[in-house]
Amino acid sequence: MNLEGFQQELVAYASEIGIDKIGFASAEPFYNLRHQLARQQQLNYQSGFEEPDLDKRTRPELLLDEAVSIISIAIAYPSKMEDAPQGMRGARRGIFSRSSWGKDYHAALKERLTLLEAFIAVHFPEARMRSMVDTGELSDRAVAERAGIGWSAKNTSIITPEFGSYVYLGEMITNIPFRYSEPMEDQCGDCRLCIDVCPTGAIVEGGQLNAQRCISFLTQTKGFLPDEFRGVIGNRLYGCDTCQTVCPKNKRKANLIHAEFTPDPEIAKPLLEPLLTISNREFKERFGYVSGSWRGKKPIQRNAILALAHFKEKSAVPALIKLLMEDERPVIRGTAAWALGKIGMPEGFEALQTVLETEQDEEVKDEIQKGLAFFAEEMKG
Ligand code: B12
Ligand code: SF4
Ligand code: SF4
Repeated sequence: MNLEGFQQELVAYASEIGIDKIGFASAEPFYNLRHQLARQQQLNYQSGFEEPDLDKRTRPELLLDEAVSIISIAIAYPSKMEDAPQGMRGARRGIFSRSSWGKDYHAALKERLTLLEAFIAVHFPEARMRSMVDTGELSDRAVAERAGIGWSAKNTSIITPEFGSYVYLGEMITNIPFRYSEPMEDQCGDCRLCIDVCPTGAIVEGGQLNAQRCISFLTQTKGFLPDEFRGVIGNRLYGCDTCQTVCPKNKRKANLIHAEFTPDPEIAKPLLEPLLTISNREFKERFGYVSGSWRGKKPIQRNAILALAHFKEKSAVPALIKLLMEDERPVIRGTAAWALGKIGMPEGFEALQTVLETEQDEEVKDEIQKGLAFFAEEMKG
């Protein structure tokens, strides 16, 4: 069979195995991206989760000898949760971003790429292939953009006309000279909704992100959350969807396509208070299969404490006092101290005064002072 015919078969097979969109790009260096990445580094706009070596990021031939083309794949994930439980006073809930509903997408996409590799190998025993999803060196978005999967939008996401921006991306570098797909025209036009609604002003100009200010990044850090952002994270436990939920291109894109990404509402929107005392084992058992657990339980617990402070949830005060007094981790004790101040109950005030005498960690002491300062302000007001 000629290559043209095989490429058509490959596209049909991809659809059979649950790949929602596939495109083909050249493996030429990504010169524009290199420039953009260097600029991001200079400005300190990167998250630190990216591959630091810009050559590896932008020159596919360094990742696979004889690289000629890159196959880009996209799999849609749901934006609607059926029977979503509502949080209420005494039983507040946090939320994971849509990209972390259901099965971890790394595994789901890798499984599909492995099947594609096997399919290609049958027809081209001499084929060379290297697949990656998220944690690889390449920019999954730059590849998808070049392969015509969607356009690179002002919120920095790749938006597809069919599924909006709610798609996971992955790719395979190959030495096969596939026919390249046409890149897609930008369809953001004059719209700038995402820039205007971003709670932290993280989208600096259309298409460029200051990741250090992005809530998605901030929810994934392990230290104290800088004060400036504590009021804006709301009840987000992992990730942020605001610049996608406001996007007109995501209207009516429920994407209820793959059962594996259907969220368990008790995991995607869990009760906050039980998270404060969850054991490592239980955390792994309950949350281990979602991508949002990759940084372990500490950031999620820190965010749960901030979410309880956001709701000024009085019933959480005893649990927060216990953390303040007994937790081994300074970030958790300190964040609990801040939250107790924010919630403002007399028991919280007493606890803060008590631990101030004994706390040894300087950062936690600062947080206790911040907590006490909320009470002082209250009394003045
Ligand atoms: C680091 C990282 C993050 C960081 C930084 C994100 C960022 N925008 O740079 C943080 C933790 C903040 C993050 C958050 C999210 N991420 Co993320 N992340 C990555 C990762 C690992 C690398 C991204 C990267 O290199 N960023 C550096 C920038 C410069 O590169 P880039 O975004 O790839 O570049 C494109 C655009 O930004 C644009 N661009 C870059 N600079 C400039 C400058 C100008 C002037 C212009 C016009 C354009 C432009 O052009 C590039 C090509 O499209 C990729 C996986 C991967 N290996 O690529 C996933 C990835 C980008 N993330 C993804 C997702 C789903 C998310 C979240 C939606 C998760 C969530 N709900 O919280 C948010 C979205 C936040 C946002 N507005 O981007 C998906 C995106 C899918 C899609 N449809 O686009 C990816 C591809 C993972 C995957 N394999 O599916 N992420
Ligand atoms: S993910 Fe949230 S914080 Fe980050 S750019 Fe989008 S709206 Fe802003
Ligand atoms: S909200 Fe508007 S500007 Fe932002 S990504 Fe969507 S269409 Fe583009």
